[in-house]
Amino acid sequence: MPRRILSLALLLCLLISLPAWAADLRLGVGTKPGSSQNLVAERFAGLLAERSQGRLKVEVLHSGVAGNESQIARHLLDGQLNLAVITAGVVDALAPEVRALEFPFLFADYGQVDKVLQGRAGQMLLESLAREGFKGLAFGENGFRHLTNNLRPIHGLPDVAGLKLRVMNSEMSEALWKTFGANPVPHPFPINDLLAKGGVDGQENPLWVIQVYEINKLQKYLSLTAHVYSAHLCLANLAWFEKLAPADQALIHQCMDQAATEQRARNRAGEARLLAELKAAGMQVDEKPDRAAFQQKAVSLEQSVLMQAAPAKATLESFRQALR
Ligand code: EAX
Repeated sequence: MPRRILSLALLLCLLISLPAWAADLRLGVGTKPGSSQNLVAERFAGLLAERSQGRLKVEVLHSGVAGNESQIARHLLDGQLNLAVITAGVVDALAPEVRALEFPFLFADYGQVDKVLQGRAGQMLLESLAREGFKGLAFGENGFRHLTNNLRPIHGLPDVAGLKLRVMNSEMSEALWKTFGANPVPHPFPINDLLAKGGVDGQENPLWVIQVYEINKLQKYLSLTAHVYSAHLCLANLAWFEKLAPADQALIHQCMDQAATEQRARNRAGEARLLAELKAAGMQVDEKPDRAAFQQKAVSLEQSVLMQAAPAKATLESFRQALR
């Protein structure tokens, strides 16, 4: 009898503790395998499993399984997801400080990006996301965004007038393209159907997106506007993260940091090849559009309502200081 009670007690213990060790951590990305977000997520999952000796397992929910990137941000806040790697832009309505990160023509090159985001100012932005319930872990990289369309080659600002352009569900992105005189249409990613049906004339994204999603088959003209640096936010649900043992918190941080650092390097190393491939595949490219005109026009955005929000203003100022 005592032995039966003992084994029953043991079984009970096992059942109670089961969810704690059997449940995988849920990480959401909106994009499909081969995408920058997925590279970070998969590498992170691999590193974490390895360094925790299989104790911390991550299930990567991708390709829309956890929703689009805006929905993923919300699922992270409501606790359905533990972790996420998503494009910063879609978070700007929830976290106004992210608008500074997306400010047009803020970074001239990747050197400047790293100087700010890998330094104190970037760290401060990640920490500030706690206000909204996010634990900011690291910056992955979408890259500099460029313009594609089907109507005409875009050499300068006048060519953009009236262009029906798909933009992210990002307040800054919508405001920017309005400022440029285009007709922005916010739409979640992926956008292949929208483009194929002719719902818009164009879209804007980094080169890897154009290639991985074969947007070059749907769009004829590419203009290297590099109008904005697009970061990926590697995030956790703050309440969940704070309940973890400090050693596990550090491990998660370290693995995400490494995964994001490797991905950023890979993105940069691949861009010249990507451009050559897109050209070879038939895209008509303007490598030197009149960026100065776009940049000048974008200056007025700093006075916009979006940038007047105190967190956005303060973050932009801290970025500018880091660049000085
Ligand atoms: O990262 O929605 C977008 O245009 C994003 O850049 C896309 O998720 C790829």
